Amino acid sequence: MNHHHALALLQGMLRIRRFEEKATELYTEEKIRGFMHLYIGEEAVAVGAMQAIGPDDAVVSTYREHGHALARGIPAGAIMAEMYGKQEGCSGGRGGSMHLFDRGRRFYGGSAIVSGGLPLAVGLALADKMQGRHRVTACFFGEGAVAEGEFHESINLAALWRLPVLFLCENNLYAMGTALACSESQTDIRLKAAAYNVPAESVDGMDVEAVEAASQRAAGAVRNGDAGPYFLEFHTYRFVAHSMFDAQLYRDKAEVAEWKTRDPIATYIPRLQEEGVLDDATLARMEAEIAAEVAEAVAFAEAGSWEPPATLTRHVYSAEGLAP
Ligand SMILES: Cc1ncc(C[n+]2csc(CCOP(=O)(O)OP(=O)(O)O)c2C)c(N)n1
Repeated sequence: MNHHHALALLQGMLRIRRFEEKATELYTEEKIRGFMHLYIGEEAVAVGAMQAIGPDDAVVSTYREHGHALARGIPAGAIMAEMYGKQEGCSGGRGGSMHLFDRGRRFYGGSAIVSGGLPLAVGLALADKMQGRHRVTACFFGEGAVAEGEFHESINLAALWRLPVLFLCENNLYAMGTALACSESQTDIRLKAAAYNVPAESVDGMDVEAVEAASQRAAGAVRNGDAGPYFLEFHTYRFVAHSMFDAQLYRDKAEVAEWKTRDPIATYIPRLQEEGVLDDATLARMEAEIAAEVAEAVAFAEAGSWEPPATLTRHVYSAEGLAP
């Protein structure tokens, strides 16, 4: 692993962590309203996987997408402004935390519907295939999504038509308050993909380098012509509640503490220090840069404007809206 690249991976994860820690404060202050789902604990997946995704590729995400959006390169200010509901947000302030969108960066949401992004990803990949473009569509989803019909229909079609979809399952063990073993008779999720003849691997989702290596391999296979989709299951864990409204009565504090010993950031820092890649001054500089970026994002959101009522029907019923 090249030193410069290893530091970039750490920086990518720290950005997501610090951004969301700030978002938590802002939510408590009611600057951010509505639903908000944090990614804290899962940062290695977004950062590692995104290394394999180029600017022409597409990304489809879920409502837990701040990390994917940041790793994809959507400016932190545009994300924060969206979470505030301001017009300067990446979805014009209409979407909020759960519906980040950026057509230019081929980031197709941010979707509230569990498994709702999978058919979309298959459609994007079908368009690429029909137009002869060697692109990958990376589709992130939780393990809860594999219980949905949409998962089965999507992966079946992608396999049957050999479409370039990279299915990226973030298995954090819980779908809201439901543990995987309480809802699935088969808890080895890889086997569900394998049942559709899709190559499938399980990966340590707390190790950013392992995530990147598997993603590069899988994306390479998908991108190469007619190979069809690939499925990666990342074993990961969210350290925080499902959303801002969750007393977390369904899991033991000891289990959370145990997973925290595998924190993708807290374990990567000493690893890089031992390898001589990271010193205290570099880490301090990195933290300062990120703090400045987050502060700037908040200032951008604060200075943003509310959409005027006159344009509220725009994009709802017609391009012009219903106003005369
Ligand atoms: C079709 C549908 N059913 C139910 C819900 C309610 N719901 C919201 S999040 C969630 C759990 C999803 O868990 P998972 O896919 O594992 O993702 P995670 O939240 O763990 O990232 C459920 C059931 C929904 N949004 N959409």
